[in-house]
Amino acid sequence: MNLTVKNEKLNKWLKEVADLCQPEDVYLCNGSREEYDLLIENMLKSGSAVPLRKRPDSFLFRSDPSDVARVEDRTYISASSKEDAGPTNNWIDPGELKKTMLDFYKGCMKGRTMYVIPFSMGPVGSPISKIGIEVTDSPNVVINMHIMTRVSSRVLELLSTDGEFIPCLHSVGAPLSEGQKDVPWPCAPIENKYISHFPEENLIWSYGSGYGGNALLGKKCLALRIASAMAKREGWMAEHMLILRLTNPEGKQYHIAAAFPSACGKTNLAMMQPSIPGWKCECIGDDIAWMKTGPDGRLYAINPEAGFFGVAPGTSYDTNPMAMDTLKENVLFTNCALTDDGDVWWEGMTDEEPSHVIDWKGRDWTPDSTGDAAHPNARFTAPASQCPATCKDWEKPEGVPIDIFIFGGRRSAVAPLVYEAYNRDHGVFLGATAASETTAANIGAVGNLRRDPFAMKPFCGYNMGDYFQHWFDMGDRLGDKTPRIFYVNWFRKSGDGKFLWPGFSDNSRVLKWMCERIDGKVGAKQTPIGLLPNEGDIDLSGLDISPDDMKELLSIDIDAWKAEIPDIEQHFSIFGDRLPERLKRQLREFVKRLG
Ligand code: O2Y
Ligand code: MN
Repeated sequence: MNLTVKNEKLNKWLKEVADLCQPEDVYLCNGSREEYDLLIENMLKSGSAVPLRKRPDSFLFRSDPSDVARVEDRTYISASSKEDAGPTNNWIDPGELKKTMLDFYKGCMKGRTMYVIPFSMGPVGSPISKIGIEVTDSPNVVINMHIMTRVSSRVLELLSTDGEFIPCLHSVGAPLSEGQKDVPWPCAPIENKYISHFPEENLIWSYGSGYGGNALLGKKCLALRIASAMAKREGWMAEHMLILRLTNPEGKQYHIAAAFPSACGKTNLAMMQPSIPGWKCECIGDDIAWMKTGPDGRLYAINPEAGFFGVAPGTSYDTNPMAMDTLKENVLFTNCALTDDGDVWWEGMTDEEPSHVIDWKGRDWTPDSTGDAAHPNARFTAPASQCPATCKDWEKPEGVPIDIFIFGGRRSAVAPLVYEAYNRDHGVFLGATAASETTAANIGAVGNLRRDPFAMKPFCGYNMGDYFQHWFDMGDRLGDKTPRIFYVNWFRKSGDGKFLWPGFSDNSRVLKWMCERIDGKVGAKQTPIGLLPNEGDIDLSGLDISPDDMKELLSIDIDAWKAEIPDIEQHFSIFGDRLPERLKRQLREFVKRLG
């Protein structure tokens, strides 16, 4: 390998990886536009990128039909003891896993270029940011990382000779033999895919998939799984949360961090434009928040990412106009349909379906075809800087002070539109018991209730019982500066199956109530589940909603809540002696309040 960098540990690691994977070439990325354009040009030549006539500098990619989403079954937290990975993670002993994966990595980059990507999660040089180096044999991963992270030579300068970085090794697992023609989306069969995390070494090894969270290792692997383990050790928080700034008509700012499971509308809320006059909402991040205590004792959050890797189906000018405006140029689309005039299309984008498109598998599709034109997990990768809702302060190195945490999920019944936790410990209980009904975007049956504590179940890099304790510890440290904690459910339905709440921009009405709670402008009703809005306290001006629907949205069915208790007990029981005593007490108190 003829590549030398100043950082000694990095030099050694790159040499080891090149010796192991045996690439044809090694290329050190600098993050420049020229580099991005050149990689795209090569992918256009090879046929793996399709240019879009209707969107400048935008391209469509079609994945292998077997490689379309994050693979939770093949994702491992390889701590030295199974107990430290905890009951919600797949575990293999690190020695055994490394042995298996080393066999796969041997010669896996033959005939390919090994790209070395120096990237920063968070603004380069921010005290909250972390540096990663991803080594990959996928040019598609490089261009996506260009958008989703800060790829730059400055990162190497910051690393200097002895700086710390998180090594992220990735291969699509499809070596090319002499003269073998490549395919548009190389990958390995499912049983050979491994998305592995070694939290005690801050190390990521991914093999066999080129898709999204499996391959763009800065995102779920580094910014959530490895970062959550680092955060526990170092006393900060890495959360699956959007970050937004809400400004009231008087100009007062409130910063909100909200955790919802995948497919519950995080990107839509992050880019929401309020329907209530005078209120303004700006996006700081749509998926991940890193939070540290600032000099004033408050909790400050940054978005460690630089782009959006959003799910395309369902995104439209009705549901998320800001996202649609973000997608006008400089966008990478994956597994969307291609229209006859050279644009992308997906289910839910327009009221009327196009009469003909090429579907995500490259086949002719008409409205009479069976199956979707775009894959349900089709994605757009777009720079956050080109979103009209992006806040001017989104890259502030010190972050923004968080006032409010929101947890939530998709529940057609039981959970009301909004309620507030009684106190910090109760807030942790609300996060730890958060549940959501599964949708077509999840694997398995639709409509099942799934506990997804803090929306972190797939992303916590250590024992989730210890993670719950970390929330208590952070709360103890923050004391009265802990953000106020709320729970929301935008998805409650009436008996005849219709959504009771309009959602989207009208969610601003619920956020307004939260801000007024903080300012002591409105009271709340004590109920067994928490503090609920008093009648008339949620601003419904200009909204066509019946008093009966509003009553139902805020109603509490005590028997239905009592019926949840065995499920919560079962959910807690899997953590054994790692379940914090304070959560057990919260459950006892909840049961008592229900009577
Ligand atoms: O399937 C994938 O690889 C993407 S999953 C994803 C992407 C962006 C934001 N969040 C998620 C998620 O699953 O939470
Ligand atoms: Mn997510």
